[in-house]
Amino acid sequence: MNEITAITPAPVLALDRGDVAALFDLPFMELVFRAAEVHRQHHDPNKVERATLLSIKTGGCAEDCGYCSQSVYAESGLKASKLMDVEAVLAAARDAKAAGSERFCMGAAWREPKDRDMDAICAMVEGVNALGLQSCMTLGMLSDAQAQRLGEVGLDYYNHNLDTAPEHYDKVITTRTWQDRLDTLDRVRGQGINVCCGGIVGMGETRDDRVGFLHALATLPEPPESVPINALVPVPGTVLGDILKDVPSARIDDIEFVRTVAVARILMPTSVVRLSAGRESMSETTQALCFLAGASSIFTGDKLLTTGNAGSDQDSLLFAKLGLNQVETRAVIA
Ligand code: SAM
Ligand code: DTB
Ligand code: SF4
Repeated sequence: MNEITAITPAPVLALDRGDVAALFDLPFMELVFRAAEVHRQHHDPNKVERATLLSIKTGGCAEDCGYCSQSVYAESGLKASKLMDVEAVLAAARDAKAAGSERFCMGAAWREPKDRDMDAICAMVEGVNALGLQSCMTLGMLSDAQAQRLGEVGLDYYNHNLDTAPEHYDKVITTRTWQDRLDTLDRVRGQGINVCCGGIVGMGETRDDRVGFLHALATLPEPPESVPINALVPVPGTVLGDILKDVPSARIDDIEFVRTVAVARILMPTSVVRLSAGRESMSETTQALCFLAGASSIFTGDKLLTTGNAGSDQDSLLFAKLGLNQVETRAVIA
């Protein structure tokens, strides 16, 4: 061995889709065990973060996302509303904080914000931060200047999902491209804002699409700090809600959903993995398996943006049954 070979570090092998597929293919017990091991190395396994969502501007969105009740192309009967007042948003944030939430996520049904809305948006971010909550915004595509303003006012997280595999993207959304999504993610990163980026399963995608989706997230220039995994909520009047409502088998199988969470946990060990939409129709047992497999956050409250959510009472009961968030358990298990 010459000197150069001796000091050259072993090459870091790039993660490829085959590696991700191999994780999905593991026997379920093995996969969940490995995910739980990774989870314990980086997180308190008995702590689940609670986040609260608020729709600050509902409906009338120009995009044609096939899953979304808020698209102008959907016949969901949703009435479009204007951007909420800053004070009303902060009142909801105070309620969320009082109910035990740690993060406050504000969502707007926009293709992109208008510059004239940015003063109000920035005041919301500053007000939420001042309450001692982590702030998160999801407003659609951002220009450089808009991302810069959000960075300057101290936005903690920007949520912008890749949603599915690159090759499945245009089957779900045609009014923007995968590259548009990557461009906004780059702008957010460039301002030092934490990235919240995940997607939806149960949209009729194949296992290979789920592999491509998680591979895309894990191989971003930096992995997202926060990864929401949504199970499709089939809303009547949306393209996907209508296609899938008569096909019960199209609903994502619970075991496959837990596999998706487990693979996300293994691929992105330090990220928050959020069990997001779809929890209302999930059994307690499935949710418990998701926590075991590495889910470390949920949305609490009766409502997500426009659809229902497992309410706080139900969640408190589940947390009590599972002994979640009772004490600082790192010390207990050490
Ligand atoms: N307009 C912004 C955007 O698309 O980035 C922000 C709001 S949008 C509602 C945020 C995310 O919610 C979507 O990317 C999608 O992952 C999720 N979502 C929307 N409708 C859903 C549904 N019916 N079921 C599950 N997840 C959904
Ligand atoms: C995300 O990935 N899930 C949240 C949050 N980001 C903004 C939104 C879920 C929306 C579910 C459908 C609805 O309530 O309209
Ligand atoms: Fe608009 Fe976001 Fe809904 Fe797509 S997911 S229609 S961009 S609100």
